[in-house]
Amino acid sequence: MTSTASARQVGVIALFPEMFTALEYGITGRALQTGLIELNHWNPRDYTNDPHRRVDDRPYGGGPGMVMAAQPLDDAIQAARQHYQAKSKTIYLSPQGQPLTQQRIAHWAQDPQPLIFIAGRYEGIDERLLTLSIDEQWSLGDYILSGGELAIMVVIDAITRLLPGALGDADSAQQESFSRGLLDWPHYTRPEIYRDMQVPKTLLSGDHKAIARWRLQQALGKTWQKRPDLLKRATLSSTECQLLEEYQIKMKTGEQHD
Ligand code: 9WO
Repeated sequence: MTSTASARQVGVIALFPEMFTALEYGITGRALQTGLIELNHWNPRDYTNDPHRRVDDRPYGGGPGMVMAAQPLDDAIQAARQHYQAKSKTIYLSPQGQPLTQQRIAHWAQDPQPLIFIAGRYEGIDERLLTLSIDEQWSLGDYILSGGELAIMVVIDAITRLLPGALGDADSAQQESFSRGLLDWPHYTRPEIYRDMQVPKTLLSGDHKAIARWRLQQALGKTWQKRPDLLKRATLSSTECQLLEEYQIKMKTGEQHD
């Protein structure tokens, strides 16, 4: 890859940067190696002013747990911002953030500005740091993790695979379905019969138009069955409405496949 000049710059501020080796595999691993993305780390532990290198402290008001102190985190953020010079976005991953969607991931995959992600630990970060130094809060969903690192890796993974050149061409086309707000269609590979179960005969027909139609119909049908909320937000063409109706009729009459 010759695109080192346009590498997507990602900064990470985390107490456990070693966790990010998980990105060194598969698609993200290749993107790192070819310079499609460039990861840089800043550890708040390296920015503490006290001799014990403490990054946490007891919560005002009492109660269990510790809070990430503002100063080491703030200094790490400022160091990252200075490194990128160009305007960057500083993002905190937390359940209090705006829910992430494929659409928003696609938006950030297209925006070239460096992203700086903050990983919280303990009970969270000092609220004043949120006000002063965080541009956005993003959430993966309504559940609590033990730290923000895994959430950041999820976001980096989702963005990276949308960068031009991250995937083979075959994979790229597949992405369309989900960004449209539909679930994936079912996949099959050899053998043709596995434990008495047949591969849908359309997929064996060699008729590419019929196959594309079957896949779209399955994507519509599965979305209708499993995630009707997604379908409500999608805009369907009249052909797609027809395909879905056909699927619904087939379901009623008990025909499972094709
Ligand atoms: C703990 C908690 C306990 C009771 C009620 C609400 C609560 N929220 C939290 C909490 O947010 N803890 C965080 C743990 C502190 C900072 C890092 N942690 C984190 C990030 N957990 N989960 C995320 C996360 C990030 C993005 N998307 C989903 C979850």
